[in-house]
Amino acid sequence: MNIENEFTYNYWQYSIVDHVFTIGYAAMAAGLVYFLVTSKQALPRYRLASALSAVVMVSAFLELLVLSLQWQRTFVWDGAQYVVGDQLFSNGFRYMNWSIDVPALLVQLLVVVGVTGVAFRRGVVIFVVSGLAMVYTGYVGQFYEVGREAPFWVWGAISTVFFAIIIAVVWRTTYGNVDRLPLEVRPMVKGVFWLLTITWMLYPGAYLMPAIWDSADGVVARQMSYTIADVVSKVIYGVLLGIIAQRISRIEGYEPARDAQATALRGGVTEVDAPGRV
Ligand code: RET
Repeated sequence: MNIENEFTYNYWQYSIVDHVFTIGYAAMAAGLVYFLVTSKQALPRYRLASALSAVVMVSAFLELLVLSLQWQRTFVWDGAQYVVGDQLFSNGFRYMNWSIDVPALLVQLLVVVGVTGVAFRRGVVIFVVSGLAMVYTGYVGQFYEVGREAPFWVWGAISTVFFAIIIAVVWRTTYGNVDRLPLEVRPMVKGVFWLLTITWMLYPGAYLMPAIWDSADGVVARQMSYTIADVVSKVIYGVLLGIIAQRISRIEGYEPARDAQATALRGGVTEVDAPGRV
């Protein structure tokens, strides 16, 4: 049982959550188009990253659409406020979505920073195992969020241990490989570490929300922070990784990457390639 079902919502509270779900799945649909269209602009060795971004977009789109429909079906207007009807709302769908997205997002990072061979396979195993352990222990804990009994805290704490392992490995993957990458992309790779770390911390924050702010406003804040976290950790993160892959591809002389960046580069690639053309 989730705290969403414990409260009644005024028009504002209900509508904000309703709208926030909409921007969530709309952003995933938009991201899907972007990742499919740009996937060929980087060297073939980076295309797994675009494919994984597309996988993340489809699964998150469906999950947020389901949550949105669920929100609309659970709460009914009684003439003065929105109250629970004959169905309950559950955040559990999010955790099911994370079990696809967390491993997919982490493996993308290995691909883009150029981890290969045994190190790649080892990285995949660590990310998949600790990612799933983090998600499923948290999934069990969230069932106890209304009463905040011992399992809420114990499973949450166990999940946090796996989270710490993931962040440590992400640190090693980014900061440990950054010196092998072209100078131009180094600040972005470091930025990806911080973007991931900060936005992923919003999820345990949302888990703890019942203990921090146990009210209808707390629910609104929780669903807003989930959506911000989803858009940044899936869409913006994927776009950044795509740009890094494209820049490395350009630096290595890959034509489609050079053409794709012609508009953004100072002076334009055209000027260099075809002097005299205005
Ligand atoms: C839980 C349980 C409480 C403790 C911790 C958690 C961490 C969750 C995280 C989820 C990340 C999800 C992502 C989804 C994107 O698609 C499970 C809430 C630490 C970090 C990135």
